[in-house]
Amino acid sequence: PSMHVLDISWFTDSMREGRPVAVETRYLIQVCVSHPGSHGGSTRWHYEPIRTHMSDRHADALEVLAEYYEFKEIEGPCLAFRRATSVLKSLPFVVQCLRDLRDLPCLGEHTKAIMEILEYGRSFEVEQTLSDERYQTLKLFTSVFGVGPKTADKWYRQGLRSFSDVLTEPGIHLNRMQQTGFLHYGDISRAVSKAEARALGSIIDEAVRAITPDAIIALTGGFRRGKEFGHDVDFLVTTPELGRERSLLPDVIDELKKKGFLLYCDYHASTFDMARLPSFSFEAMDHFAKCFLILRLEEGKVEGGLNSSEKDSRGWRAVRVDLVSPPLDRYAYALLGWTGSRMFERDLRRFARLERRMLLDNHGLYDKTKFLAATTEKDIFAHLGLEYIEPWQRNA
Ligand code: DCT
Ligand code: MG
Repeated sequence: PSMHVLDISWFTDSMREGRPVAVETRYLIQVCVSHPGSHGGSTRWHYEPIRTHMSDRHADALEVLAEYYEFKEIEGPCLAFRRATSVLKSLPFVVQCLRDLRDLPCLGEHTKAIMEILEYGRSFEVEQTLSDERYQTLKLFTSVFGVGPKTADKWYRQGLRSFSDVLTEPGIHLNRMQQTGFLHYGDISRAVSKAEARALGSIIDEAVRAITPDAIIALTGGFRRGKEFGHDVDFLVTTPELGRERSLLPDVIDELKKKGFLLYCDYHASTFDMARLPSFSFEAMDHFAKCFLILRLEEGKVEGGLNSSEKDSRGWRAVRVDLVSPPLDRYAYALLGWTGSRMFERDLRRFARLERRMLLDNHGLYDKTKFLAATTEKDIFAHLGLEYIEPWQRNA
């Protein structure tokens, strides 16, 4: 087909009907990559990170180094750079001179890059990393929804360097998640604004209340911490009726589908078992029912309009949304866990373990084997002997 009449509905239709679309995806992406913007602007193919904070310049530099070590699977320095990044991101001011860094925790020996930036306007180490071929390639591949560092590394070792390499390599089979990731690449890699998160809140609220009017819904993740932008929107959804939360999400998903919001859904049924003790591993996923969605958000629903470019005339965008459904008696723990930040959660668990000899995760807090009940986050902080920490104070 001519570039100008390329219609991708056949593509989404075959996805919906579960037909294999790997070949079509490859064709579509090839067209988009080689002729960006040539198909009516329905998807854009370049990554536009959005600045949320001036101090982010330094945080971004450290994040590059954290990622570099993450891709190399070297945990120590990766974690150290992540910590330093989150400290910088949480600062209420812009770092302008070395004095501003004095007394800040977690920066330690990792201030070298920041010092270089302050002094010379650039960091040698960061620039070297940015020009590293493996770093660049893994960064590109992992920017696709559904592609983790393992897959990215496998593709890299196969000699693939670009999206078109991946999409034209006959030996590669993209799973449904990755196909969707490529299809909505432009939208998903563009930040979600607070106004868009609010609009999605209303959509979720309406869908859930259509199923059960006494539902409890909370915005979590970065937006609950007051962030202006996020990579997705996270919600907790539950009902006072214990046990009902296990079947709630499939009903909500059906409702979203019926209303035409659902572009993609990856549902995980609950494997939560009251009797199980919490896990020691921080990275382990919790056992509550959850779904990773991509929803269609219409321009008209967002106050002030969508976060998109002027050239985009579709009038809608795709957004990543996570829904998690814990039983009500674990709601406070799930809320604390899903509010993040990841670094804050990691540190809180570490504090519980080392200072209080207790185990904390998204399911609960345990003193030896005794579950400590909590109805609010305040109860959890009280169990830990800590003063309450507001969500906006949990960004570091
Ligand atoms: N979380 C969790 N278990 C998971 C995934 C996430 O406990 N399997 C927690 C950690 C942070 C919080 O949920 C939200 O996760 P993200 O959406 O990844 O982070 P965010 O802080 O909301 O940041 P972003 O703005 O990028 O979405
Ligand atoms: Mg989030």
